[in-house]
Order: sequence, then structure tokens, then C-alpha cells
Amino acid sequence: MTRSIDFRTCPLCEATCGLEVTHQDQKVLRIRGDRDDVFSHGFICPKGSTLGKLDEDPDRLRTPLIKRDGRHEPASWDEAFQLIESKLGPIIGEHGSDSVGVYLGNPNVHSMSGVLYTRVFLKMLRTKSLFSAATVDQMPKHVSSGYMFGHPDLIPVPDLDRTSYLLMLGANPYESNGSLATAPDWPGRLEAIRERGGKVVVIDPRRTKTARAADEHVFIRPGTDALFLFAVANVLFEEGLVDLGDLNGHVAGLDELGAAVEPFTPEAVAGACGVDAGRIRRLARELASADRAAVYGRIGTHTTEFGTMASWMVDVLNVLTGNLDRVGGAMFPRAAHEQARSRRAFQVGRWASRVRAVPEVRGELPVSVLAEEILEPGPGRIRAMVTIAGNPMLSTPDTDRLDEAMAGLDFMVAVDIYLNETTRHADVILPGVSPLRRPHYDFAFNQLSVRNVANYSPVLFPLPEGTPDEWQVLLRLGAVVSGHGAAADLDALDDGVFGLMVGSAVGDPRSPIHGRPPDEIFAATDGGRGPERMLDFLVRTGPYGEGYGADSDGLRLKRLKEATHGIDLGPLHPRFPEDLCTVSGMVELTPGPLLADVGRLLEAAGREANGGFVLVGRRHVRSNNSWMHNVDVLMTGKDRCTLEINPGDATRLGVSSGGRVKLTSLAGTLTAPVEITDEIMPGVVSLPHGWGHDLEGAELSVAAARPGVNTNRLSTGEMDPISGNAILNGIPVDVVPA
Ligand SMILES: Nc1nc2c(c(=O)[nH]1)N[C@H]1C(S)=C(S)[C@@H](COP(=O)(O)OP(=O)(O)OC[C@H]3O[C@@H](n4cnc5c(=O)[nH]c(N)nc54)[C@H](O)[C@@H]3O)O[C@H]1N2
Ligand SMILES: Nc1nc2c(c(=O)[nH]1)N[C@H]1C(S)=C(S)[C@@H](COP(=O)(O)OP(=O)(O)OC[C@H]3O[C@@H](n4cnc5c(=O)[nH]c(N)nc54)[C@H](O)[C@@H]3O)O[C@H]1N2
Ligand code: SF4
Ligand SMILES: [Mo]
Repeated sequence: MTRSIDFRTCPLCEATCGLEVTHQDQKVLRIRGDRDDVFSHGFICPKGSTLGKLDEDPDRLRTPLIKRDGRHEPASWDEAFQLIESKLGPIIGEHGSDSVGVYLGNPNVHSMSGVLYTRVFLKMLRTKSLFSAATVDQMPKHVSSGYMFGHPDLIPVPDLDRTSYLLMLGANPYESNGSLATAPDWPGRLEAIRERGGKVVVIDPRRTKTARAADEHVFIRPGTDALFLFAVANVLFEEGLVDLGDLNGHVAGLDELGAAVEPFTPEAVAGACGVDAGRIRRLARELASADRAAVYGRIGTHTTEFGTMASWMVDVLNVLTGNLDRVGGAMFPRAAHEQARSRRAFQVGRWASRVRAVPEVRGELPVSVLAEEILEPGPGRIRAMVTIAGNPMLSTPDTDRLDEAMAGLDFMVAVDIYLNETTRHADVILPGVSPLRRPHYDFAFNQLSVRNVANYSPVLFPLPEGTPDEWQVLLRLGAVVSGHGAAADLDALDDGVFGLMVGSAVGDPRSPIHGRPPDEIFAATDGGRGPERMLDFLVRTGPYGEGYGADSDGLRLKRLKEATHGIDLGPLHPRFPEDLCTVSGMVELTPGPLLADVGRLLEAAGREANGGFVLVGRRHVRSNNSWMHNVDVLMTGKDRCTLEINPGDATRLGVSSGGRVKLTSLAGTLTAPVEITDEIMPGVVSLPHGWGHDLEGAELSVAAARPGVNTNRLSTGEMDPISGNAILNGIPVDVVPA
């Protein structure tokens, strides 16, 4: 075979970079940035160029594994599914489907199968015991958006390319490449703000790469962003700087908000935040007077005690300064596959967890309660688990306890590409698919993108004969748990699923195919079966779609396929009030459940640093949560799983760089090597997550050579009470020389 070049969107992180892949005989020769990609223009990070290594990794699973006498052994697909059927069937029969817990990990949102067919599987299983990485991540944003804008997925993104003032909290896009704001080349886009005379301000307990590149960096005590943001709002009201701009007349609750923020003067929060009151006032004035400004908060604001309060107040500040839904402010993307959203009251707590009675949010329970839901005896206990593309043993709180829980399950199935810290507990592991062997269209991140784009990547290398794609694995699992059986006709099931999708669109007055005969739409859809057929359907019925004949210039899968470097659908446009989903049709500034938590926040304003340490996390550009540590080229260089500590604190403790310290929290103890740096605030220490690859039974030969330690052995499982999101930043720890 000759050498060829193909183009793909990288599915590893949220930046959606275009890749140019040179390959021969199903081997990658080189990957570099696709200079003609309509969005990324050649930008790439070190991870994107390693997709070939990931594909070739001998540890990557290619066949199902069954655990026999404590060891995982290769098995056929039929054997694996028969075993699952023989075990899960009786558990569901006797204890109901809620006795089967499901955990969905982050890579699901980075694949078509993961987005579309985990839903199908869940519909077929019908369990209330659903958990996901969302409650160690962005759940506060869904909740605040649900209450303020009426839909948990109406998430505003900073209009990076047109703003002149960006106030950024708890985000480090120079390492993470951005989150809940999809933009390839965040660094370049931030530098462009400054080049056009704008300003970038970063609020972070660490002076990160992003902070160093900004105009101003402000150290803040972990967990206090909500206080800081309330104080900024206080100044806006106090100094008469509130100006709703075009949203005037479309905002409810302004007076109540003014009253709620009144006690939070800069002076009242300065001690707790560790930020000077005068500085808070100045930043508030700058924000109000900037030509076009956006406030943006990410993981450091969300994974804290007051995650939802902070998330709420980020968007409140955008509203108060007239920057929400405005060019250069915080705007709402419109993806090519978007479907009409209904107006209905956002609700949480339709059911609650069994042990701690924490409310369901968006159909799931906080992963912080997973261990107790397995361990605590009694009716309704979780007896079996299905994990799909998730590694909760490294990513979720209180992992010593979770380890015990997972080890004691009656049965566990994992769909994953590795035998790792989590999947080693599984009785059956079903392999997922290498990114180069599946098609890609970014359902999740096109909805969060700072420019509207649509980009489709075909399969690069075919799956080996007899290997199902991941959507087929999920559908077959669905067949097993819904009583259709492991031998069910998957094509017929898939036609049934797709038929329902078509049926609901033709019955929906807001759909462009409302009233059309379902059979005609079914027959006219391209894409064969599976996710591609759904993609064609969603794009054709989406906002730029050809509407099955309504607009011959509109989008459909065929056109996406022809556009090798993607289709640019232009900059974001204001969407309110038309697309607001609140029942009132207004932006709700003071939703009851959020207002009710203000008292708890006010108590925290009185807390000052007490001389102890609090722990925060961090990310590195060559890492990706827990699972790229088996790619050798990314693992070179100095140890990255170190405990960052300020020089003054290190001297006080008598530790030196390279020495080890013992860390103890309410959840557990571990020791870690020290890295002394003045880039971290006094009283704060930082350890990255996703490490700890030294557990017996995992097969990650590269990662095991430099295992690091698992910081989530220290996170306690405490939550932000509104969203159920885990507290992963600002955890009190004792630090002593080891
Ligand atoms: N302390 C602390 N903890 C954190 C965080 C933090 O900042 N601090 N961050 C949190 C965040 S934001 C997140 S999103 C979570 C992530 O939490 P998880 O999603 O649970 O963890 P990942 O490390 O992303 O693990 C992904 C798993 O999917 C597998 N995988 C990769 N690709 C595929 C595929 O295509 N198919 C299948 N079937 N499997 C695949 C990998 O082998 C791995 O087992 O971690 C959270 N945990
Ligand atoms: N290279 C790489 N890229 C990734 C990932 C990865 O693991 N590696 N993970 C992906 C995923 S799943 C996600 S969700 C995104 C996350 O993307 P980001 O949100 O940009 O995450 P981080 O890079 O961890 O940056 C969070 C920052 O918050 C700071 N921080 C901690 N506590 C607080 C606090 O209380 N207040 C404030 N203001 N700051 C605080 C930390 O010091 C850190 O600098 O990254 C994605 N991209
Ligand atoms: S920034 Fe993200 S999307 Fe871009 S190449 Fe790196 S991992 Fe892939
Ligand atoms: Mo995440």
C-alpha cells in the first residue's frame, strides 16, 4: 500500500483540533496539525500526535476478557455476553434494575457511540443508580444553567475571539486546552485579546502558565470563588454599575439579587478569599467598564464546596454587566445537530440516594455516594456495576472505600480499552474502540464551541474482522439487560431505536419534519446504521439542515463528508429571549434553590486561613485524566505527580524538593514527593489527579513504571449540596515530612 494522508478531529480533549494523519498499511507514520482545519488552523498539542501510539499500544484491549480465579483471560464475544446474561439476568430479575449501577466516564462525551448509545443502553436498563464523571466535574454549571436559563445544557461560553476583557477563574487552558468553552489554541486566542488591547485576568491559587501569560493574576484561597464573585456583584450594585444592556426587560429577580449580595462587601470576604478588598473593587469596576467582557469559571470553581453558587454568580456577573448573550461577552453556541428544546421548569430530586438521601440531578446520583450505595446492606443496594469508559478508582472521591465496594460486587462489567485500576474489578471487560477506528463528529463539544463548526471524520483504519464497534457493544448490552437476550437481532433493535427518534421528530411541531410520514424519512436517511445514521438525521433536522428536502443547500452527512477540513458556520449570534427555556421566558437571576444556599455562603465569609493546608489539583498538557499514562512518548521528562508547596511552607515543615511528605485527610493517607515552588499560594498544596497506577491486577506496563499516587484517596466524598458535585479542591490536609 502507498502512503496516504487523511484528516480527522482529535477526540482526546475538548479543543477538537484538526489532525493531518499520514499513514501506510494501517500504521500511523506522522500526525500533525491540519493547517486547513476551519477551526484549529494547524494547532495541536503533544497528545494529539500520539493517536497512532495509542492504536498500537500492546496493552490496549482487543478482545473481551473474563475473570477466572482472579485472573483476566481472553474470551470470545459470545462467551462474554453469555456470561453477562447469565449473571445480570438473575440479579435484575430478583432485585430489579436499580440494583445494577452504571458509571459513565469522560471519554463517552468524546465519541459518537458514547454520546448516542450509552443513552440507548440506559433506556433499556432503566436504572436509577446512574453515576458519571459529571459529578466530579461540571454538574454545578448544568444546575445553574437549568435554573437560570431553563435548560441544563444552555451553557454560555466566553466569546474569546471578540471579547476585550476576560475574567477567568479556576481554569488553566494552557495545560487543559480549555473546558466548557471549546476553542483550539486557547493560548493563541488569549494572546490575541491582549494584542487587540484587551485584558486577561486569572484568579487561581496557583500562578499557572495561563496566569503567567495573563495581564493580571490574583491568588485566591481555594473554595472561595463564590465569595469573591458575590463581592464583585455587591460592588456593581453599590456603585450603580449594573447595566443589563439588551437583556433589559428579559431578566427577573434583579432586586432580590441586589438584596442577596448586600452583605458580601469586598471587606467582608477579603479575609476568607485572601484577596485585598481594594483589588476586588477595582476588578469589579474594570469588568463593568470594559467594552465587551466575559466572566468564565471552570473546574477550580466547580469542584468546591460552593460550586453551584460560584457557577451561578459567574453568569449573574455576565448579566449584570450586559455581557450575557452579547457579542464579545458570554454567548450560546448553536451546533449543527441541535434540536429544539422545550420550555419546562428545571427540577432536581425526582428521586434520592438510598443511604444519604441526596437528590438526583439530571437523572443521576453523585458519584460521591457510589461506594456507600454498594457497601451499605439493605434493600435497594447496588449489587452489580457496569462501567463504560470510566476509571472511578482514580477519578472519584474516597477511593480506598470505593476499592472495597467494587471488590465486593456480585458482578461487574466494564466497557474499556484498558485493564486498569477500575476494570481489574470487572468479571467481564468488553473492549472499546481505538479513536482511529471509529468515525467522529463532536456532539458534545460543538455545543460548547466559541465558533459554530461542524466537522466529520470517517473511520481511518477498519476494525479487525469480527470486532464490533462500541455502539454495537452497548446495544448488545442493552439487549441483555432488557430481556431481548445476548443473541438478539441488533440490526432490528437499532432500526427500532432509530424509528423512535424519527417518530418523535415527525410528531413534534417544532421539528422541520413535523407531520412528514416517518417511513419516508426513515428511508431517506443516509449513513447505514448506528451513530452515523443518527448523525445524518440530527444534522438534517438541525438549525442548518437541509430538512429532508426543505433547503437543498442545507447540511446533511454527505456534505459533512465532503468537507474534509470541516465547515465553518460562523461566529456566535445572540439567541435570547427566543431560545430561553425558562417557564417565565426570562433569565432567572434568583432561582429559589440557589437563593436558599446564600446563608451557608455567608457563614463561610467569616472563615479565615487557620494555618493548616488545603489541597488542590492541577493538570499537565501531556496527561489526560487517568488514561494516557500508558503512551510512552507522553511519559518522558521529570516526574509530574509531585506535591507542589510554597517555599515558606516547605521551610516551616523542614522539607526539601525531592523529599517526601505524608498527607492525611479525613479520607486517607498517602505519601508524595515534594516540589517547592513560589507559584503556589502559602497554605495551599497541589497534587494532580489520575495517578496511582500501582494496583495489582492492572495491565498498564508503561504507566506502572511511573505510577504516581492517587490524590482521590484524600478526597472525602463531601459535596456541593445543590449539585451533588464532589469537593475535589480545597480539601483540608495535614502535611508532615515522611
Ligand atoms: N482530584 C481530582 N479528581 C478529578 C478531577 C480533578 O480535577 N481532581 N477531574 C475530574 C474530571 S473533570 C473528570 S472528567 C473525571 C474523569 O473521570 P473518568 O472518566 O472516570 O476517568 P478517565 O481518567 O477519563 O478514564 C477514562 C476511562 O475510559 C477508558 N477509555 C478511553 N477511551 C475509551 C473509549 O474510546 N472507549 C471506552 N470504552 N473506554 C475508553 C480509559 O481506559 C479509562 O479507563 O476525573 C475527575 N477527577
Ligand atoms: N492536558 C489535559 N487536558 C485536559 C484534561 C487533562 O487531564 N489533561 N482533562 C480534561 C477535562 S476532563 C477537563 S474537565 C478540563 C478541565 O480544564 P480546566 O478547568 O482548565 O482545569 P485545570 O487545568 O485543572 O485548571 C483548574 C485550575 O483551577 C485552580 N484551582 C483549584 N482550586 C481553585 C479554587 O478554589 N479557585 C480557583 N479560582 N481556582 C482553583 C487550579 O490551581 C488549576 O490551575 O481539562 C480537560 N483537558
Ligand atoms: S489540544 Fe486536545 S484536541 Fe487538540 S490535539 Fe491536544 S488533545 Fe487533541
Ligand atoms: Mo472533566
